[in-house]
Amino acid sequence: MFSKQFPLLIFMLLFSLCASAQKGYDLWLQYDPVEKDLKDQYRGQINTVVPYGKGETLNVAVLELQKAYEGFFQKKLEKSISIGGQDVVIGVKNDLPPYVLPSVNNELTQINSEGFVIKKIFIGNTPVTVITAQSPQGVLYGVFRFIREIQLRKSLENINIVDSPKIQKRVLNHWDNLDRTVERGYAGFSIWDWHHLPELIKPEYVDYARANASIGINGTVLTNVNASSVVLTPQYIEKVKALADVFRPYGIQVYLTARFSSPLELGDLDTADPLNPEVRQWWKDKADEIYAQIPDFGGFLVKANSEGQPGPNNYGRSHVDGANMLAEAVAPHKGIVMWRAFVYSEHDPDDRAKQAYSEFVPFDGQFHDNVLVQVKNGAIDFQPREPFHPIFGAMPKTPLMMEFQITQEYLGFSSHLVFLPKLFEEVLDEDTFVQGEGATVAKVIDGSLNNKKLTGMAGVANIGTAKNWTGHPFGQANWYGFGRLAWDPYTDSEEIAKEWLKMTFSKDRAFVEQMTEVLLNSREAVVNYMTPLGLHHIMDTGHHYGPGPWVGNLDRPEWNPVYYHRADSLGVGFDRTAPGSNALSQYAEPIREMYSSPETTPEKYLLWFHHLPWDYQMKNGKTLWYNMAAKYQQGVEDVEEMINTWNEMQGYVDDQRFEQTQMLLQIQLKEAKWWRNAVLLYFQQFSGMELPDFIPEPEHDLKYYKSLEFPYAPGISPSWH
Ligand code: BDP
Repeated sequence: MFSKQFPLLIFMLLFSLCASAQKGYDLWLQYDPVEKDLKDQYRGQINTVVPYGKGETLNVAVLELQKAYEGFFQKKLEKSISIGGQDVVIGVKNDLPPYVLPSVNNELTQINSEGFVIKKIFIGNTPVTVITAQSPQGVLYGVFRFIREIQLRKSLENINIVDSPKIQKRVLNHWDNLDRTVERGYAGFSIWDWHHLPELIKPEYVDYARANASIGINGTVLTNVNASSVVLTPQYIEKVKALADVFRPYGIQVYLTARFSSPLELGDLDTADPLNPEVRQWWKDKADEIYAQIPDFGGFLVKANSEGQPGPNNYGRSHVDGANMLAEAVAPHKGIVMWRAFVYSEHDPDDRAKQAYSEFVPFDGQFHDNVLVQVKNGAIDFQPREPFHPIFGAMPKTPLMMEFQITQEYLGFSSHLVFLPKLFEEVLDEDTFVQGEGATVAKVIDGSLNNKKLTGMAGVANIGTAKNWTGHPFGQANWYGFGRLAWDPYTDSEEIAKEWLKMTFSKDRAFVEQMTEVLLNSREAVVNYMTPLGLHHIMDTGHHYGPGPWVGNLDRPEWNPVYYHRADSLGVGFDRTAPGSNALSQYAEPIREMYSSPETTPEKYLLWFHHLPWDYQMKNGKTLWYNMAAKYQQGVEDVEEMINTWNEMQGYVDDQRFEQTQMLLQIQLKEAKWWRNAVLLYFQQFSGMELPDFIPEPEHDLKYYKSLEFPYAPGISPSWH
């Protein structure tokens, strides 16, 4: 099926070589020439590439190795059909010649179906490097890893790497609409050019697939969770098929969001009731229709009965009824359903932070085997910092998929430098204590805690038509880091930062060391200048740009920032302990016990769980008000420090990205001050206390900050109009 298109793919790959003049387009896949003194050393170990086996994936693996080699050494890497010496032998286990296999057999038993082995072996006296796996996809991952080793200037001499992904479904979620706007997208429009599909296959599609494959991402949900049923029409399925054909050689499966009311909107049915036989048949037929075109279609992602989206509750049915109906439709094709647990209702008077847990936990064990319940990292909504979602650990019989947000909806859009792997790592490392100590969120997600077969991690993409894909040059690090953590949720964020910096900017030690520190501190900086000490959801309405703690007039109470900070003359914060909403009861001991008292609650979560007097004395002996001001000030100073460090980096990076980052950091500083001033002036009305001396005189008064409006702030999609 794909073979007809394959020459086109080769062309696209070559074309993409030329398209990369724009700095940043190549992401972390910059195959720049290796330094002279190392060139011979590396080149001596890569004589030719010897592929064993056939297939599109093996072909792209060879192409990628050749592309990298040519970049590194300005010489063509020849393909050979037999082993000479110092060759790179690539192929799946079953295709390797009998005299190679014994040397890697032991390692092959240690990997899973997507893992790989890279090993220097000797055939007689002849050294060769073998890159092998159980599947072609594994081979491709091995090739990318081999390339990365060179990018990071590691020795190939005795290379012996055995690695497998720890999570199965490593998926980007594009909140892309069919009109090419991107909900919460800050890097331009959608890269899917629906209008010109299926005929026009853009080189970006191939480069997108390459980038994802290089970090192990194996799935992409093409459409917004606030879904349109139009993507399920034959006209669009054909377009989706064209993309799936491009991504397939790179091991990337395509998924779609399924609008629950589609049978009503597209069919002749007058209901979308999941227990109605005609509705069930409609979805089965729809699945068959999609799979006839895209045999490896991944399945559906569903946002149901959430923020106005239709769902099974509209018919008095449950999330289980809805999810299982779709699961049955895709099951014969080995598809899955990712059913989101991001639900809360304006009619439920209970704390929003409790609602998803209350609704989903009773369903534990009732979802079909091919359903993953997709849970955001925290119980509210991708805030700069949230405690881990209490559902993690509380549904031991249900496969739970992590949903992170890579696009920085609440963390400064694409104007702020914020290294998210630090946030992701913090959540993954949290101990849920559900089955005693050490039951981390990572262990829930990778299935090891409860022996789950189906596992997944999703990241809401920050990708758009911006020439560098992500708008902010450092936004790329968050795409990269997401992929690395989806592959292995135990990876150290510092290692990710270093790798990315070296591959993206410079391998110079001074640069890497200083900028690693910047990256690792950047997440705490944004927490400090936006929502320190457990504050949350105090951004402005709709576009979510900038501070809006004063907003209290929205119809839905739980959309108002005042609902979350609850500031009054007595204090500030949301009491989620037993006398309050008791959201704390959804966590296991000893968290419940520890967090029930402000004294033993980590200060980073203080106001998430407690409503405290303004003069509450904190660990450092100072008042809450003083500490809050200090955090906001710290955040601003953190950005100033980032700017100082970046200014010293000029010699290490190209002018284009240096200047762009420099200008963006100025925006970040301006906005950090804006947050500090606006929030402190607002809270001062309640605290009635003086601003500490270290806070500079705010440039404007509160009235001014409240008056600011941004009718054209990016990222709002038509689903919100
Ligand atoms: C919120 C976003 C909204 C999304 C929603 C979701 O503001 O645009 O539709 O999450 O995840 O954070 O469904």
